[in-house]
Formats: sequence, structure tokens, C-alpha cells
Amino acid sequence: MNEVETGSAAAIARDPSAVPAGVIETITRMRRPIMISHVVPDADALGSMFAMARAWTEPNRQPIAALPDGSVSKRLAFMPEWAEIPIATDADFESADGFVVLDTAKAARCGVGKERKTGDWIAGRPVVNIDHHATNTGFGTVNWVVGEAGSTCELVYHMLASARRTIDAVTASMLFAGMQTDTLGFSLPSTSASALHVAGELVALGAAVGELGERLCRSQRKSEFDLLRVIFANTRIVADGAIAYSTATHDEIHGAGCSAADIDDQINVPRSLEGARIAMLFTEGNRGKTRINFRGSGNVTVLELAAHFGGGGHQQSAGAILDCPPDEAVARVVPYAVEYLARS
Ligand SMILES: [Mn+2]
Repeated sequence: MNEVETGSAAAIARDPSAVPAGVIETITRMRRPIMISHVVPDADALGSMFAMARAWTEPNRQPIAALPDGSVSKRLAFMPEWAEIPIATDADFESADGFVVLDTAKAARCGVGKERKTGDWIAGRPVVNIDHHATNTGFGTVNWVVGEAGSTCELVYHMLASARRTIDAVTASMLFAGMQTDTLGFSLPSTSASALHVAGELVALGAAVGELGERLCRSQRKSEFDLLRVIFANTRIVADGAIAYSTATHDEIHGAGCSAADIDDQINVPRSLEGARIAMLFTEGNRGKTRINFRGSGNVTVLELAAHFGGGGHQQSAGAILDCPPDEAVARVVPYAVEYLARS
């Protein structure tokens, strides 16, 4: 089965519904697995972890989820509440017999908590790596990476369906939330007919479409709204409007009442400008470190641009982190992006 490789860079599969047998077999052998996703988890990260954990719970199997304190944004706090999956403690990390890592391109991005970042928390145990990032490094003992899938939740749906696991209404809501947000409300080119078919199945299974829309799209807290004002005010355009970017310093983020965990989709502000082919967002959630989100529109890809600054992600949605404040990051990245666009 060529979708599964061990120990080397992940083979990128194309068909999201062709679930490698090794993935299901390896998870089925685990009794105390921990579901893990990336730092600053988005709805696809949370949805895929919780859906997996809920659907694989049995009398003799209790999956749990790794979620470091304070890592979930206020807007997505309803997801762990609905899912009701126990959160892993240090003791759970000791006794786990395997890990399922979802939506995470490399092991260093695993949201396992600061104290584990430098240690060998895997310690020889099996790791199943399920993801849709083209840059996934294949860090698992079993890897299933579908670069063209719009979300990891879409892959998890196919996995649960082919393993004949029960998808109840809450699990369907978890998966729908991830699919909806990672495709920007089913508006990105990654929204395939098959993804829409899966979304339809999830609605039939009881996904709470209206309430999810309310929570995900129409529930801005005052603090998030105030941060958006900053993002709008700081938006700049260069390259005759072909590049739009915005910034938020540590003081601006915290001054609005937000934190690093609340930085998620604000990139959509500069990205929404007509004619913007590259959008970038520079945010200093943690002082002295600037996270940069890159988005490409039309035929413009940004993965190479992000990779130039040590980052990764998808062809048209990527990120990087620089060890400097936003103004310095802008000075380094924007001129390079202008040149990059001129030759792409
Ligand atoms: Mn994702």
C-alpha cells in the first residue's frame, strides 16, 4: 500500500476516501491512545481530534485528547465542551500506548504542552499521522497524508466510515466544523464534490449546521471585534494592490483583550481586498515572535514563500514564525514577497 510509509517523508495520496488499511489496524490495536493536534488548534484540529476520540471510544478503549492549558481560543471553547473527551494529564502521557496526530505537518508543531516540547514523549510508541498538509514530514510510524483534501476532518470522516465506527450527532458536528472552517465556508478551491458529499452526510447524521454557523461565524466577542479593528486599520497594500498585509503587535493584541490563541482567521481581512493575490498577516501573539500567515489567490501559491522563511503549510495557505517583532518581519518579508510575486 503505497500511501503508507514508515519513517521517511510522507507519500502524498490524492484520494481522500482510499483509507490505508494500516492506519485503521494500528489505531485498532491501541487501548489508551492520545489524540494530538497542532499548537493554537483551529476547528479542523479540534474537530478531527474529538471526532476520532468519540468514535473510537469503547468499553475497553478510552481515547483522550492532548490540549495544553489556555490553548483553545474563546470562539472554539464550545468544541471541547460538546465533545466531552477527557484531556490528557502527565500520567496519561506516561501510560498511553500510542498517539494519533491529526492536522499537524511536523512533530515540532504538536500541541503537547511546553514541558514535553524538548523531551522524547513518543518514547518508541506508535504514532499514526493523519493530515492534509502537503509539507507533512511523515514523522509517524504510519502516515496518511492527502494533500488535496480540504480538511483533516474530511479524512477522518472517510476513516470512520471505512472502519464502520458510529458517527453520532456531536461527532458529525465536530467534523462539519472542521470542514466548514478549513474551506472558508466551502468557498475555497479545495471544496471538492466529494467534500460536499461528506458535508451532506454529516448534516444527515445530525451536524448542528445552524448552531455551528452561529458559533463559528456570528459570535464575535467584543475583544475579537476590537482586534479586527486593529487588523483593518493596519492593512496596507503594495505591488499595485496585488499584495495586501496587516499587522498586530503584542500590545495591540493584548490591548484588545485577545491573546495568541485568538489569532486564527484575521488573515481574511487583507485577503478580502479585490485584486489581492497574496495576503499576509503578521502577528506578535508572543512577545518578540512574529507569526506570519500567507494566503495565495487565483494561481498564486505561497508555500515556497513561507518555506523561504522557514515555514510550511499548503500551496495557497501557509505560515512561518520569525524571532523578531512585526515591524522587522514586515521589513524582511514584504520586499521579498513583492519580488516573489513579480516572478511567479
Ligand atoms: Mn486543517
